Amino acid sequence: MRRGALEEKPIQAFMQIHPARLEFVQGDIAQQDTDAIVNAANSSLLGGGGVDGAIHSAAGPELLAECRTLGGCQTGDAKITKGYRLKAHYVIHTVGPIFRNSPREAELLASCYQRSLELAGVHHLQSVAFPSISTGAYGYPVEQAAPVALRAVIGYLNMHTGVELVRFVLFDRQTFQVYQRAFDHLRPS
Ligand code: AR6
Repeated sequence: MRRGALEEKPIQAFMQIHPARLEFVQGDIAQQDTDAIVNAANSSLLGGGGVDGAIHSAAGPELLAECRTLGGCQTGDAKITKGYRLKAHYVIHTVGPIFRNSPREAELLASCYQRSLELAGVHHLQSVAFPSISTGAYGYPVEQAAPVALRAVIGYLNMHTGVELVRFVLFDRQTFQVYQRAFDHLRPS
């Protein structure tokens, strides 16, 4: 794997799900060399901070120009663009729920992962990197979001072929550890 501008920890955990592989790494989503990276966007798709800011800044202004043509995106849905100056050839933009502790939020968060993987499948992409959607500005507690994210991805990979690698790219040590604990909890012994 190529190295990004930020120092990236080696892959510290993985799980084989039939032909597919699920990886966890602490690093910067914008530097990933997977076929697609997933953006934790807002419904305007016109940029923001966090993951969104890092991806737009690394991709260059052409990304925003293409996003302007998409007509936004609903919470729980996803849209795809080219990756422009990124290592990844595509960006899948998804809109996570803003956390208000309502029952529908887990369903919407799971839908972000499912719809992103469905788009990857339709475009015959083999590898996809995800950030921890909704757990920054949108306030979803990472301890609650991680098992929802993992179940959605594992559920998809169990039912579909095509996507062969899903990588969770967690920005900080604490988020990484929460995902690792959730992963250990779900992993069959
Ligand atoms: N690489 C990987 N993870 C990152 C990076 C990065 N470069 N930067 C932040 N994180 P957030 P959200 C982590 O706020 O909660 C934007 O303004 C971060 O620490 O990016 O879905 C959009 O335009 C956290 O764990 O996404 C929306 O308005 C996680 O990624 C809104 O924020 C998600 O944080 C979306 O909020």
